[in-house]
Amino acid sequence: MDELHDQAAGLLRGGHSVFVLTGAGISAESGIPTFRGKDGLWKNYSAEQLATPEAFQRDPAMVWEWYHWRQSLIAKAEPNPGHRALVTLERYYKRFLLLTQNVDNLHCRAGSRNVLELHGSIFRAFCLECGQKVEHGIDRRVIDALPRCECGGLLRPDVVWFGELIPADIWRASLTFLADADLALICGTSGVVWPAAMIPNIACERGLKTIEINLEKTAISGIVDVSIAGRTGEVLPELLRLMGL
Ligand code: BV8
Ligand code: ZN
Repeated sequence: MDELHDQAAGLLRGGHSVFVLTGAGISAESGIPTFRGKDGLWKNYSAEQLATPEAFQRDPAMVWEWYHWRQSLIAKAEPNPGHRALVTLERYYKRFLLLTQNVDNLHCRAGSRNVLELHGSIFRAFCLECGQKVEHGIDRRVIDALPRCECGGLLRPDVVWFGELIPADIWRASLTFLADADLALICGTSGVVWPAAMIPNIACERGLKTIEINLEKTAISGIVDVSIAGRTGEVLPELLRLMGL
């Protein structure tokens, strides 16, 4: 394992323009359950069943109950050493972009600056009537179990559900950054969800140096330059130590 750490630290030291992609795994050590890991899921539903416009149409109260439950978990959580290591890493490079699939805002709370939230934020909502976007914390206004907009319209979480398009501007900015990057660091993602799952393949095709840190092997473990099996909260700080940061 040390040899892989040394290799990864060597690649990171040599990087100038670094693209980081994170998934639910980087928040696991903050106590936030992942979607597909063995520490399992959200009660007995699967994200693919709940995080869809159809589920919300069918039973908005159940979907809100799930999001409010997740919000309460996240509100009690703190960024972990993995999040904080990425803050240090961001300050080390001239060009750095952190694209996260997570909706928990933990990267921003840790102090990361150049963060793009590909799947939105659980702490924002928007109105189905007037389209207004609102901050939607756990101190939310809830009438008959459903959060309502000033206009009376029903609010929905401002996240990208399965079957919904991801924000075109964020996707475009990510690909533009990737085109000039020289290293991609993939942390805590099973690489199942598209189009985020395309990022590592694009990076490899473009000849970027690529590093994966994940608890389990994934579909990209065989194509990246260095694949480290481990917890991001432990491996990332170790890599910083080897980099002398
Ligand atoms: C779209 C927001 C165009 C909501 C989320 C068939 C094939 C390919 C694609 C599709 C297909 N059928 C449908 C699709 C498209 C679909 C998709 O990808 N489906 C998957 C399930 C096959 N994608 C979409 O619909 C996307 N839109 O494609 O638009 C379109 C339009 C119409 C019709 C078709 C296409 C929109 C996807 C966005 C969905 N929204 N979240 C919310 O959060 O409530 S996705 C959800 O999954 C989260 O954002 C999460 O982050 C994300 C990805 O999962 P991961 O982050 O990777 O998390 P996971 O639990 O899977 O893995 C965690 C990993 O960490 C594990 O490997 C574990 O081992 C590791 N780990 C655990 N602990 C640690 C650790 N690693 C390190 N350290 C640790 N401590
Ligand atoms: Zn409204």
